[in-house]
Amino acid sequence: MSRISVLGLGAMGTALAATLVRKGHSVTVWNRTQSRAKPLVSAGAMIAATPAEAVAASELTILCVVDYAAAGAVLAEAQDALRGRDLVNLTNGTPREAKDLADWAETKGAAYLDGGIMAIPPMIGDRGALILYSGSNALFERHKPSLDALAESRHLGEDPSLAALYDLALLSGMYGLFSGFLHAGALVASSGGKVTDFLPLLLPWITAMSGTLPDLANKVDSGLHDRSVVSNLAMQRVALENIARASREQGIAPDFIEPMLRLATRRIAEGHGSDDISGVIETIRRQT
Ligand code: FVH
Repeated sequence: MSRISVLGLGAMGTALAATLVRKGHSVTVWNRTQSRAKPLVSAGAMIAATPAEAVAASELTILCVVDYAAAGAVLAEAQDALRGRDLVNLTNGTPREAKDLADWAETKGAAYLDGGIMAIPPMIGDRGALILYSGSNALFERHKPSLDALAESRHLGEDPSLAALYDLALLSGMYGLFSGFLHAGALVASSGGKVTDFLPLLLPWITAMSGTLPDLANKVDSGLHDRSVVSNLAMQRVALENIARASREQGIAPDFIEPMLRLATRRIAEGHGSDDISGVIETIRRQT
């Protein structure tokens, strides 16, 4: 069993620390608002007075705060204790933020691993939770048994920015799903329908449409958006336009669907109306 420090005891940091305590590790915790540590101390964790004290207490420190500004503030207080230590940062941020923090940690003599948590707090320590890592593979291998106590652990490579990139890509998929669900629900509710009654229609539909993703992924990777097209983009643009118009008619905001409508319109204007919808990625990739 290892000595592990956890900095940041919000909903996620608390779940991480509680799981490590439950699985028999020797855990030291620190949080800006100290009172949040009380339940963990009752469960067997030790409390540190400062971030530096917490880092000094363990070979491995796990940091999980709200954002990189907070992460930077916490680590600035611990910088003198970092030399020779292993730092795992599970704070959500951008690939660039992860790379910058990895560079900073190196200047302080710490090994650095970045991570993206693909789970909500109650899932930590249970099957179904996944944490993506990137950065020092040596650190990852040293602490894999401890990291595996939190979730399935997957190391994506030595580039510290990869975990943040893949984390945000997976979240993009999730927010697309949630946005679609909320817009569909608003349409149904606009005529008095209940979203709970609508779910038995929506769930199989989404499942069926998910089945088209391998074909679309092949088209994206090959760049061949005009092969074996079943539902061409020009036809799909009409449906998108209809959703936007119907939303206005029903008195609900078209804000979810309009960005996709704009992208499809631009792609068609560039001469790709007979391609598959996968081709819209070429417009997204160009940013403007
Ligand atoms: N909760 C979730 O569902 C998601 C699941 C996927 C991963 N995320 C990421 O995990 C990070 C932490 O999220 P969280 O859920 O623990 O967030 P909160 O409960 O809001 O706790 C925030 C902690 O951050 C501390 N903090 C904020 N600002 C500062 C600061 N300037 N200096 C030091 N610490 C700071 C805060 O401390 P306090 O307010 O209690 O004093 C909490 O410990 C996050 O990146 C998610 O995206 C969670």
